[in-house]
Amino acid sequence: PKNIGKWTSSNQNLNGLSLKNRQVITTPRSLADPLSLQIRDLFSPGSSVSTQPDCLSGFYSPDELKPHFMRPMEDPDGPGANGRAFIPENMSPAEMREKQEGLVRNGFDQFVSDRISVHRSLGNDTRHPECVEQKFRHCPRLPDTSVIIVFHNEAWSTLLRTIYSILHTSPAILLREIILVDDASTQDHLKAPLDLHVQPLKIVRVLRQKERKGLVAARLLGAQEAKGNVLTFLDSHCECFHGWLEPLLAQLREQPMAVVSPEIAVIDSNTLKFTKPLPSAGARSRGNFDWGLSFGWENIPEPERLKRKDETYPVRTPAFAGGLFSIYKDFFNHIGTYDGQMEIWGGENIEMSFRVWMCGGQLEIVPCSVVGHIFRTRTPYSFPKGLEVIVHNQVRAAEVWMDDYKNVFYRRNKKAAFIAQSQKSYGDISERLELKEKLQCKNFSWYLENVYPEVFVPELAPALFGSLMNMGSHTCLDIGERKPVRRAVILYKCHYMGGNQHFEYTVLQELRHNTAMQLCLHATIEPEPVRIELCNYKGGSTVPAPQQQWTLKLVSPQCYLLESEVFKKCLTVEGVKAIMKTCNPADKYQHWTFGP
Ligand code: LR7
Ligand code: MN
Repeated sequence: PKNIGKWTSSNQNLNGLSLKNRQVITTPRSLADPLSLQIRDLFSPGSSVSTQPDCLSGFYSPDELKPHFMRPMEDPDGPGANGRAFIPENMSPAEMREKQEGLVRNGFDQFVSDRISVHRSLGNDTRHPECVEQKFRHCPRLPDTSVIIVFHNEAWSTLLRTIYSILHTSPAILLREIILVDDASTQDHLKAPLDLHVQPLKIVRVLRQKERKGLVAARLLGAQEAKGNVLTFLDSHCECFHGWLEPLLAQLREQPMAVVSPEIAVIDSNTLKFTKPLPSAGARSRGNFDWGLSFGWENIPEPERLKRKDETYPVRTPAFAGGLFSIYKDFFNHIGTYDGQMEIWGGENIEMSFRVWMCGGQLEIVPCSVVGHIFRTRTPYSFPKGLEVIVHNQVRAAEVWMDDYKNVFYRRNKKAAFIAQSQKSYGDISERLELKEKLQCKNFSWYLENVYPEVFVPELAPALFGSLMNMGSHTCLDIGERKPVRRAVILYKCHYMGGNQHFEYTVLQELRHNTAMQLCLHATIEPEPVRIELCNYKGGSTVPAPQQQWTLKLVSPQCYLLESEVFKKCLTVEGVKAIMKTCNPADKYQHWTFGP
């Protein structure tokens, strides 16, 4: 109990008193707040005791923050040294084959990775000067952390480079242990050779999941075994930049109910070039979700930017990528860990984003903390029960957290709608609903209004929606793949699954495809093909472009002419194109119906 008191009083007193008069930019939670009292009770007395000596006034000295394991001397001209790209030359046919196989096996170039030192340095500290100069108060001590890395069939060199980069950059006093969780890999190098290799590293251990269950179950296993105050999750192909850990832990000390992510740097999947932070660059982007429940990035909106006094301040983010983050172990348990019934991959990051915000926590990106991640070009591993598990996971997230807004998602993903209809297929969610009740979580419209006010919310119940099928050609309007802005709309075999063929007729008379981007069917002058453009109406005081307004004229039951408001012409299929032509109610190629 003593320690508990210490915790809260120090969190209180130090708000606003730390370096540069830093104020907590997020809503401070008063002690009378029932949730914060509840959390405080969860902080068991033992949990704030770490291996560090008593705290003093002043700041941690560089000596105290020495890494666990000094980086060995490195050939500055070696492949990939200093985070540079490595591009192999004069390859033999056998090497080319190896390279190709590595790419297929991993979705990144293992051949290149295998030739780069697992101890490679990333060069000098190029972060924003305010990050480089940042000091960390000594009192109360920074919490220590267990780093948890789950993997399924990770390449040896990328996994080992992840481990060593942590050991070379994390202050020994803050790094309690590294826990590797093998999600039933089938590759031999991840069995005995891995055990043998990490044994002498002392603070690294391997746990194994007998059956392939996916990253959620693996992380839960790691979390259960973790001894640190804080859990830090990383993917198995990361590299940590200088000083990545201290800012994450310092922000958690400030806000124990935060979930903090580093700024994610790109490690190129072909050359392993590490995109180093630019001293001039501040926080770049934040995370969001779209109405197909995919994670994405967006620019930080002005109001959020203005809240930051300097570059060391965190950025509040509506959603997080989900792979790289730190959280107090006790808060992780309090807030409902993960939905343990989510399998293999996908959906858990959006679920956790909603849950953390709606149940009293906050999600932040700490820009002074930089961690690189290899973004794969393809998913190399198997999905034992098929790719449908991703949709199962998403449906679980939608059913628990999205209230009526879940239908916005279901309209765009017919498979999800189908799964949602048969309750058994996505499993039991009663425990998650109980958790929501127990934590007295806010509802989804609170989340949209308070956490993501910039989001475009599609109509909850549009009058007409679905695939737009042409009665002459029996094909459907489709936005096509890849950057569809300002491109001709295409006509494609109808699949009635939503996705790229989802259109809604809005009260403002737009034919709107609004899953990730806000796209509208945009009329043109004959013979130019009709296009897909960004919608002019973006909410607020904006208005639709006249070319984006359509009148639907019923010609037979559920069958319409789509007439442009400005051109007074009708959308017509001619060959493989959609163009505007003089309206002719007898022309089947002008008849459109909203599919199921
Ligand atoms: O069955 C599996 N078992 C596993 O242990 C499948 C995967 N995994 C491991 C895998 O080895 C890796 O370490 O889980 C981790 C994530 O899988 P990746 O690297 O194949 O996929 P990803 O990088 O696209 O994963 C992102 O999305 C996932 C959705 O479920 C998770 O939230 C990942 O944590 C997330 N990764 C990041 O956020 C890193 C930053 C990238 C971005 C954006
Ligand atoms: Mn990854």
